[in-house]
Amino acid sequence: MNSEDLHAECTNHSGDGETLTRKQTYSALCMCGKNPMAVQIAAFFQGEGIEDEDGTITFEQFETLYNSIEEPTVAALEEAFKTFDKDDSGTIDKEELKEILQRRLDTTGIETDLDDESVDAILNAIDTNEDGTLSYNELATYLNTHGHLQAQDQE
Ligand SMILES: [Ca+2]
Repeated sequence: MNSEDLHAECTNHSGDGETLTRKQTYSALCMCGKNPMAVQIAAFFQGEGIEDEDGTITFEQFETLYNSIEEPTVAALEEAFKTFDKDDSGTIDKEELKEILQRRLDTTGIETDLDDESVDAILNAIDTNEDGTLSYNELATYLNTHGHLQAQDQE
């Protein structure tokens, strides 16, 4: 994604149109096709000298963070998918997705609940056949479309 697209995504998630909280940063990164570890976000905020949990970063800082997060490989994605698809149904449903996102959020130490709206936004963006669940192919296609899977493992 180029700067313009990144900033557009920031604007979508920002409360004030200029900055992002950790939670907003997390959502925005997901929407930009990244698969961030909550600890990566927390570490970045700390590195920028933002210790306060209510602290925010600018869109420029977001771009730096975005570029610092490595893109997942297909193998890593498959592994993650299997872990999250608890009932082995071949799809990730909304509850499973929420749990994934919430667990990652929890590791930041920020005591906050992910709202349904954020989960829905992420789900809807990936769920191309609109059946309310995410198949591996939908997830992979989404990431491919956004250019965030490394090419070497693709068929
Ligand atoms: Ca689906």
